[in-house]
Amino acid sequence: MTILIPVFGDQLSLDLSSLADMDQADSIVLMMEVADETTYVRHHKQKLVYILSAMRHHAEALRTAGWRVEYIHLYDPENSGSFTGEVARAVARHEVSQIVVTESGEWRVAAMLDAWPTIFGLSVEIRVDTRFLCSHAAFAAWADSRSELTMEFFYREMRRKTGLLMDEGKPAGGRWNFDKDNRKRAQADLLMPRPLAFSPDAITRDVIALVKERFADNPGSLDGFDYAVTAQDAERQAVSFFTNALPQFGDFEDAMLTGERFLWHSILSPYINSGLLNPLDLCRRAETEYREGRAPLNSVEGYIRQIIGWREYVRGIYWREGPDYVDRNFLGHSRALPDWFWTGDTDMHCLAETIGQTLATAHAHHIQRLMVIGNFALLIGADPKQVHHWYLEIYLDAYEWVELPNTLGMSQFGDGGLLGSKPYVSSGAYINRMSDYCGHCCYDVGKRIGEDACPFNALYWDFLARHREKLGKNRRLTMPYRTWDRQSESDQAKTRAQAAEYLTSLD
Ligand code: FAD
Ligand code: DLZ
Ligand code: SF4
Repeated sequence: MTILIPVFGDQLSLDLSSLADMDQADSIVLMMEVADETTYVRHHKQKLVYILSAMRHHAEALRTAGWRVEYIHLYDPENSGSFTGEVARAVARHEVSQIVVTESGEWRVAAMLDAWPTIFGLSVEIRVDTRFLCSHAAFAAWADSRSELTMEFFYREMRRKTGLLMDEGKPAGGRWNFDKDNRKRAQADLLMPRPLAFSPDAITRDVIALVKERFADNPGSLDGFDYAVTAQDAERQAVSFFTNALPQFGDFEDAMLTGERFLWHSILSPYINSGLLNPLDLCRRAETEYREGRAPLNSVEGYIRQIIGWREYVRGIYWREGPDYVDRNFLGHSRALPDWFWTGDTDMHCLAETIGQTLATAHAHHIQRLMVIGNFALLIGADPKQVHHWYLEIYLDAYEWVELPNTLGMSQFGDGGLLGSKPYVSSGAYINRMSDYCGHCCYDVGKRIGEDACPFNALYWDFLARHREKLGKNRRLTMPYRTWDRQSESDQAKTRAQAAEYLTSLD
């Protein structure tokens, strides 16, 4: 009798909970490339290459570690196209006594796992995913005891739980959060670190050929694919980040520069999310950089907060809010995204730059995603579900549990403020403050009215005016509404007409 252990494409860790304590002689690990997963959104071509190549390399790593692995390729003639279909075929091939699996990363796949005991008439043990610090039960216990789910308080719990940056029960440096120090504008710098580039090996080249043939119409470019696809190379990128970028990560966390795609960011999220790197291990190593005097506290605290704070928190929200979270649309937005979201062909430099780099590399950093692309989508009243699909398909690190709360919740205010106490909207002034984009743009960021006025400006005020009923009482928006009210009726009318003209041009 055999125990079947299905391992999904975001479970590429040798210390996965479903493998722990299992007898290698009695177990078969099943890895499956399936049409359902490759087509549930139109994934960026590089995302497909990354996941399929990382899966193939991981199968080799498992074999080297002594596991018997059955690997189903997308082109296998018998491939049924779904996880359930492939488990069914494996059950028919072997005398399976039990299925052991680590819980899935999203509701869609969780529903499949729940159906397996009935479909297969077998015991299915679904294990907690121990790569996360906070289990669903622990998050529920935290959330049930409070009226507001503020990330900052959750983060403090995670600091206490892990002991990260704690000195005798108190936060290192006397403060929990050093975000105020982390808003510097960056200058072009020839010494700026670059993420390591990894040449595609034979396995990756095979996958590139497959994606070229099967997914030719998917968005994004395949040119220059150079991401890591093994745990060893992901580790090399982690070392490079700690050595070259972490010390300035904090200072320039929110900065944006034309032609600079990565700045001092880690570019590790794809590897963490698919399992090649362990998030807590990275945080402990970041803390060591601080303790040993190689990186300042504002950088290290900022980095650790993103991982044990935001990353764990959005996962908690995703599972707490349930499968219909995706349907929330607090502001009732319904506009389709402009076609140029899939080409980058717009005369707004900030958007051409951020969407252009996204199509070229399947990556953009947080502020580009939030304050340029997401900001624009929110200001034009884009349908939050379509915005969610765009982010899910386009980024290398996108899996629904992490992408949906960030996009629909934080960025599009679709949940009415569960993740952020006010919508993340701004005029062109914020983009101008944090980047050099406006200096390269045909629009004038200082103007609200006129043919060459920055579209963000009129759209920003129009957004506030048209959502007054829902947002007017938000305490964090008191100042902007006051500023709006101080403007003359004729100025207000001109602003709204300018926004209306722009919105019509999108249709
Ligand atoms: P760094 O800037 O180096 O940050 C360090 C690490 O912190 C990241 O590697 C990541 O693991 C974690 N992190 C930082 N911010 C967040 C966050 N808000 N939520 C979760 N983890 C975070 N991140 C994803 O991993 N997948 C997504 O699909 C995703 N979609 C996003 C959509 C929107 C609209 C926004 C605003 C943010 C999204 N993020 C997502 C968060 C963030 O943009 C990326 O984690 C980050 O840009 C990854 O690049 P990095 O590894 O260089 O991150
Ligand atoms: C994203 C993705 C893609 C594109 N393809 C596969 C695949 O063929 N096989 C697989 O096991 N996983 C894939 N993934 C990642 C899964 O969608 C992800 O592991 C599930 O969301 C699990 O919840
Ligand atoms: Fe973007 Fe406006 Fe600046 Fe142009 S002027 S880059 S549209 S913010």
